Amino acid sequence: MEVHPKGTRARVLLTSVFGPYAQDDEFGSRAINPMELYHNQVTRAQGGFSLRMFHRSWGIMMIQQNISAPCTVLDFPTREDFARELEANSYDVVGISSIIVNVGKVREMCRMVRELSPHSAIVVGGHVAATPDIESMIDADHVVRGEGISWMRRYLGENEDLPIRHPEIVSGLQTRIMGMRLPEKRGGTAATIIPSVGCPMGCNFCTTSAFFGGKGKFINFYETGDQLYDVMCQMERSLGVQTFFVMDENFLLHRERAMQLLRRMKVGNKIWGMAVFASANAVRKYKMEELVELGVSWIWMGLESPRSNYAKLQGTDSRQLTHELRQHGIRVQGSTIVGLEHHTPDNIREEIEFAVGHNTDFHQFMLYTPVPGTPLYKEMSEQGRMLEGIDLADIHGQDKFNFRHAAISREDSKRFLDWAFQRDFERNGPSLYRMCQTMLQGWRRYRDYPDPRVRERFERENVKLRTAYSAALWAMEHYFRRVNREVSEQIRELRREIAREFGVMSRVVANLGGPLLLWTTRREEREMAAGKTYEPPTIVERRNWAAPAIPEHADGLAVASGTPALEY
Ligand code: B12
Ligand code: SF4
Repeated sequence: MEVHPKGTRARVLLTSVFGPYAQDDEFGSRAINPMELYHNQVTRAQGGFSLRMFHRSWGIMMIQQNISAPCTVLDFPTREDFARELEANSYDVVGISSIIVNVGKVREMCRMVRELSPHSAIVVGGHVAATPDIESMIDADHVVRGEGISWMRRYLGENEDLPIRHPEIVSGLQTRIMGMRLPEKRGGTAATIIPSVGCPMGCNFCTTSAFFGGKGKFINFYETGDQLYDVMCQMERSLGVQTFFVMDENFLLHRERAMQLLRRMKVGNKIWGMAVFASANAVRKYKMEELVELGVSWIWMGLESPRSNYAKLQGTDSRQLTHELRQHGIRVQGSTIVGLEHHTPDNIREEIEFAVGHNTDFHQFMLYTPVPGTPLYKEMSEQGRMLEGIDLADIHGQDKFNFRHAAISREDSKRFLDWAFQRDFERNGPSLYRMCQTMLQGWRRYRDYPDPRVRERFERENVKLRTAYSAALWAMEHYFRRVNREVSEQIRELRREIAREFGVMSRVVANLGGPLLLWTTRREEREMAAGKTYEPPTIVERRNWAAPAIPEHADGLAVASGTPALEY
């Protein structure tokens, strides 16, 4: 493979694609596809109760941390920020990270690099690399498929087998709910840990699995529980966190690693909480108490229809499993595909009702979408069922089908998808309320548990239940009185239970804070109806950066060397 002539002396810029994102434009931004996880794909029908937050571009943060060349990460730039960065520093390599929907932005960014920094080599990586014939769509020197750390190390002439250093990642930024921005204090937000990429289950539609090798394959950054434990201790020290968002497509599948981690946590008396992704068959490998002792407080789990035959669900009653997890204080985020092969206009409502009937804390719905690189895409292409002329910017699972479904039209696919979100909200209420239910159940079950680590974790979580969440429940109860009496009464009942458990404090906070939250929620809804959207901040991080090269930007913000993140 070609090695850059300057090796580790090459100056490297790693950037995500430019915003703004939550608007329709000619580069492929779509109002329906904001740079937000929850509001885009999970709580988007929940109005002012929708959870709003941003997540950094972890792939380029991982690469930056693992090369010794001077390197800048530019996250969520505008086109102007990107141009300014190119002009202010003489980059030898410009790496652009993207997914397929944003290919139009990659094309524009390559054009800008050629114009503003013609000597730079352009490297494009991330899932966009799976786009068919991408080399003819963008003007890049290298398109990198799959894992990027080892590629970049090879390209810069470094040893690709060195251990992986984990960057310090605060999992979410600028979190908002009910019209209030949550305070961002040190240690208050979970740290993201990325133990691996890919997933060996190889579901036919899954792009993450396909991109890192497909069925039976994945790439581990940290093989053992001991290694993970060390990384988590490091993040605990540097970020002051007690909770972790574990970004591994199927964390619980690797039982040996998880159990080794648990052993170390017990010895080290770690009272950590963990949000994980796991398939139902993997969850089933554990006793509930094992999950709780491991600190698992949130699981993202695929809940496809029982008629879909995915191996991950075989032998599992997913409704029973969800119910059980919630009873043990583990919040469940379900993920359901709408428009599977066997869905028809006659059975799809019943299938959505089944999914909604899981009564998860959060529920993501996505259209069955053949995405380039996946087995499903290959199959549909071979059958001549891919629709022609659909802009890649519209293939993201939240709009309309991009293939010819046997029974459901493209227009109806959107209607059914939207209905799924609405139905979940209508039947189960706001996710924040459901989370409170789960937390209360967990606390009741584990408040006298023999392991003090577990007792303390539930106690820690419950501070919110008897303060801010009590006020939020008051506001939700009053909000729903007018629009959904049944949900309002359920919320009232929960609020009363919490008041019975926690006494005067929760009542006082609810009565004082509740009306304020009701007002901020309604204000948020008015602003959303008037077209207000949220965009992530532009962030610059430099590493191995020579001091004289620190630029002063036009808006007067100096950018420091080292690792701290700064907003433009
Ligand atoms: C966090 C995340 C987000 C964040 C975005 C964060 C951001 N700053 O961009 C949020 C929640 C906002 C988001 C939104 C969406 N996402 Co998203 N997201 C993820 C998720 C869960 C984690 C990504 C991650 O950090 N992984 C860990 C890192 C280490 O892996 P990585 O990013 O792949 O990076 C590695 C390589 O790809 C490569 N690499 C990456 N960049 C570069 C750059 C260079 C130069 C090189 C050499 C290599 C390289 O090296 C890295 C290390 O090996 C993935 C699923 C997953 N498990 O990966 C989906 C995923 C990336 N998202 C996806 C999709 C479809 C979307 C949405 C369209 C979904 C939707 N309809 O709502 C929106 C798009 C929003 C938008 N306007 O762009 C798909 C992409 C599919 C595809 N083929 O393009 C994925 C794979 C999920 C899936 N299975 O469908 N997402
Ligand atoms: S279990 Fe989940 S992450 Fe793994 S292949 Fe299937 S859909 Fe993808």
